[in-house]
Amino acid sequence: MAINQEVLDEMLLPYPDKVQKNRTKHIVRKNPEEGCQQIEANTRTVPGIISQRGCCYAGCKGVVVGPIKDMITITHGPVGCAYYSWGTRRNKARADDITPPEQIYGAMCFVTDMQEPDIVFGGEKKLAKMIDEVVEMFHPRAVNVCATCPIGLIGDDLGAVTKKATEKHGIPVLAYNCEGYRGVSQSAGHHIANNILMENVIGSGDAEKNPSEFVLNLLGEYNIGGDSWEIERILHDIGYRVQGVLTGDSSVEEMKNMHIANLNLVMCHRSINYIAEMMEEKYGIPWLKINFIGVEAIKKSLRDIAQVTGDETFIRRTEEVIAREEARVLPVIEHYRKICTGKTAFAFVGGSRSHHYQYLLKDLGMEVVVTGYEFAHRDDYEGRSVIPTIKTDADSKNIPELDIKPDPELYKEAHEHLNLTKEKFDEICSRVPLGNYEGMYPDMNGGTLMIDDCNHYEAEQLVKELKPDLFFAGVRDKYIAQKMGVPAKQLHSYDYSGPYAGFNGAMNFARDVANAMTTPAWKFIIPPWEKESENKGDINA
Ligand code: CFM
Repeated sequence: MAINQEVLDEMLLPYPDKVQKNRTKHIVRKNPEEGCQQIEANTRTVPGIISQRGCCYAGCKGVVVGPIKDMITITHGPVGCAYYSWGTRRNKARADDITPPEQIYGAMCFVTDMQEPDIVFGGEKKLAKMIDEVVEMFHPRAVNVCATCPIGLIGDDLGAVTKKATEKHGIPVLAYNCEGYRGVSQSAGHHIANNILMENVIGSGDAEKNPSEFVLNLLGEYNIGGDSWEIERILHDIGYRVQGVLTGDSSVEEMKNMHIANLNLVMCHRSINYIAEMMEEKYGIPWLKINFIGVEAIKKSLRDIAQVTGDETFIRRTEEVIAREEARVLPVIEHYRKICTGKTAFAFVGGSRSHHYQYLLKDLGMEVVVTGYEFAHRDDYEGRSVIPTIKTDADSKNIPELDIKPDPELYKEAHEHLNLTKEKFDEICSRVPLGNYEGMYPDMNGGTLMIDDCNHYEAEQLVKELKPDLFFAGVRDKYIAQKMGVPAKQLHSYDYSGPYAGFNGAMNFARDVANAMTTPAWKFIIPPWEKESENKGDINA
């Protein structure tokens, strides 16, 4: 669906001249004849505009270090910053052989609760006391201290406090100067967190490479709704060992030895590319951008990984796992695909997911007509396509044979239920791969819109004008669309669902999307502004 220039002009018209000039640079209407059109990204939001962005503290504490399950993360600041970054992202963790249940702290919230006297006289003593208390009570393997805006303004010396605490307690106590106002979005917080983890945690273990295994790290995957568990399931079935995930369901113990990997997989490039690059430089570990959202993207990613190993066994096992999984999930997805085909969507997420979900929605026959990132940089929009070639000494012959061949009997019922003939199934399986999945812009259709740091007003105008069948965004925007009768789904936390990654995830997503669009609830919604006359004079209406 191509979008008329008039719709855009009308949206920009009410802005003051200066703002109009600014916002125009952040909006691209794709014209395939122009080559790669440039978008302005990673610059300051116009003050006063209701942005979808978060802050530096959100990127550091909420995104990168918060999910590390066996570290206690203390928010040094007012209670509100800690409260609003507590639990809402749905990054899951569970106990395992390495981490016992009493050393998982994700359900708890730790904050120094800075009050007025602390702001006046400084909060260093309070922080030092709190570190002593948490170490005494919970015995964590390591502690993070994340600063919020007031800490930078009053000048507490986080580094000095944590250095003393490290010596006193004999465990790493790490300081992150991720005050909310640093940089222009949460992107700065990712960078700060990446640097500290790389300096203090990654590579500090003493594990040695086992030449008989091929070891992967999964970077930029945060286990939202169980995503990384589903990705790891697939990788294990092929025969890879996953050493560490940054940082979904991760532990310090695993992270310390991530330097022994053969290859780093990068799921979210935006939040973790710094570590991927530093590990390449320091340990010579190449990295590969992958995407486990949507069947076609997963297939391409698995084949790329197998190609990098250069090993026949992995290449064969990859095809076997793909065949087994497709036989199971494609009939179900096909069922929902019938409902989704031809529908349109908007997708606004932070710095990589809008693009990942472009794939899954394409798999479902839907078109993303307006999309964008909150805080991505230009390379996320434009894409980068590099496949490293390494020859390793991995001896994959040691991988035990699993029964991973598709079992026709097991899936017969599902196929029959959907009336799927063998020919039809083969046709679904052989759909042309979508090709390069490296950037948002290359995957857009001509005439569709790409908007950087889209704000509340612009989202509302575009929903009004273009009436998409589905609106994907975060919690701040989802209710604008729903009040207009357009179903909306959070692509950050997946509302209450997930996983959406991997083969099972693609099936879950198709079900949720089809359900959202077919529920009759949207027809019954009368937005509050249309009810206004009824409510006049009655404050409790
Ligand atoms: Fe990476 Fe993310 Fe994203 Fe991100 Fe985020 Fe997130 Fe996101 Mo919300 S790390 S850039 S800072 S994929 S929390 S898991 S969904 S905005 S698109």
